[in-house]
Amino acid sequence: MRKIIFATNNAHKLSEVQAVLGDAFELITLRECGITEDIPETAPTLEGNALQKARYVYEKTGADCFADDTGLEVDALGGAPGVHSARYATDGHDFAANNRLLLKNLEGVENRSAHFRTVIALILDGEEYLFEGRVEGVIATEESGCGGFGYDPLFVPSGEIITFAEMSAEAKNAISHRGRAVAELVKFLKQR
Ligand code: ITT
Repeated sequence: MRKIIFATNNAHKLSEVQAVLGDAFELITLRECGITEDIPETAPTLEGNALQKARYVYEKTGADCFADDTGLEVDALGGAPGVHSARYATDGHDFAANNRLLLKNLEGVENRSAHFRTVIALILDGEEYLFEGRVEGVIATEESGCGGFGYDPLFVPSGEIITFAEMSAEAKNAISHRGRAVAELVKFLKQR
């Protein structure tokens, strides 16, 4: 089984991606390769951050690796929180505070359309590749569900009447931004 490092500290993401990858690839975690520090994410775009994380791991390990960066882009907020999705309300990854702030900023707003966008940067045999996945939807007026993470309790994907947090992991992965980006990654890896 081919090994590949997934540069994330987010356990939810790790299990989502492993489910989509199946058993064709073994995901190695940052902890398993001795990287315990926070990897800088200081670029102004999702593409830049994904590349920054992947390059950091490649420089430390010389091994095949990939990283993703995801943003929730809300039309009525000019694409915010976007690249700042993790630190929208506070300096940390406070999902509850982020959701509260999003609801506050959309109070009384009729156009609640939004999308999640994921960019994956892969470094394979020293070459860099980018993959993207996105899912359209709307921001609900209150939180529902306790699955998933982040903005999932507020995001209702197009064609559905429930939030990502109310879906099973399989149902979310089948249509999600990350699921789609990982599917592109897997298609590419399987061709190699
Ligand atoms: P790593 O950088 O360690 O991979 P992270 O939690 O910072 O993990 P991202 O930068 O990719 O993850 O995502 C930024 C934020 O966007 C994340 O903290 C969540 O608030 C939100 N987010 C990402 N993917 C999501 C998803 O599938 N569902 C809901 N919210 C998500």
